[in-house]
Amino acid sequence: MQDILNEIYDSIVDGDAQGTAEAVKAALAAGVAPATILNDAMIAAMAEVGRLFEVGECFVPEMLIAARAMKQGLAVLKPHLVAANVQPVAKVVLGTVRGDLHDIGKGLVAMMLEGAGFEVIDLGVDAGPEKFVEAVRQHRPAFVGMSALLTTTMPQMRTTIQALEAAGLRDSVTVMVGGAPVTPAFAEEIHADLYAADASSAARLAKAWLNLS
Ligand code: B1M
Repeated sequence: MQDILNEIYDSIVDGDAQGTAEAVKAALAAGVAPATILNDAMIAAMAEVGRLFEVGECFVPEMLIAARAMKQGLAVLKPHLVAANVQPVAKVVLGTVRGDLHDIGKGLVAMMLEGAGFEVIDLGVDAGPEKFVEAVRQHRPAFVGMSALLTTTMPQMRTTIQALEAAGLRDSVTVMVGGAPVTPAFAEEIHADLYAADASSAARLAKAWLNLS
């Protein structure tokens, strides 16, 4: 069993989407539990990709390619996870704030969070405060994640937090913010709970917040 799990792990780290899908199919056919495939091979591989990114041994393109392999594997695994009733770690409502159309970084954050076992409800780009509020009401997530790439759209993060407060939902969620112009000082100023500099630390911090390793 360890051989096939290693194969999945290596395929994801190497960004081999086809190889990942085939190895996941082989593991399922061999009777390996879906949760074991997810936790011991797939999430572990994405954690390794995140570590390599943080120490500067892999870069955004490699991370995107690994995330694509992860997605391919997840597509094969998902029906089996549902059948086995494997629950996500937690839900995250994620979006690029109003007026901002940049979604590459947000997409990476979504992929790393999914890679870490979170269910991501992606609101896309140009997501206004009312869209975040509605999504929080509907999905009851543990986290709200906001991305902004423009200095002119950063204030929308504050507006969205205020909208969550006005809706009485602020205390039900942990708010994480990020994006190239966003700083820890800005996050503190707008009363966000977490600031992450990159996609990998976003996933790591979210897990740490829930006391998961
Ligand atoms: Co735009 N753009 N852009 N752009 N664009 C920037 C951001 C800019 C810095 C370029 C520049 O002038 N040097 C500049 C912003 C200046 C500023 O405000 N300080 C800029 C501008 C001005 C504009 C327009 C206004 C240009 C114009 O039309 N005059 C316009 C605005 C449109 C709008 O949004 N309303 C515009 C448009 C575009 C395109 C549509 C052409 C395109 C976006 C395509 C797309 O996303 N689908 C685009 C692009 C590609 C860029 C650059 C070149 C690259 C952004 C990117 O994808 N980076 C960018 C210049 C640059 O950054 N060097 C630029 C790669 C990505 C992986 O990194 O998004 O930082 P990033 O995400 C990181 C972290 O920030 C973090 O994790 C990610 C991965 O590690 N992170 C989070 C992100 N979100 C997070 C959330 C978290 C945690 C971490 O928690 C929830």
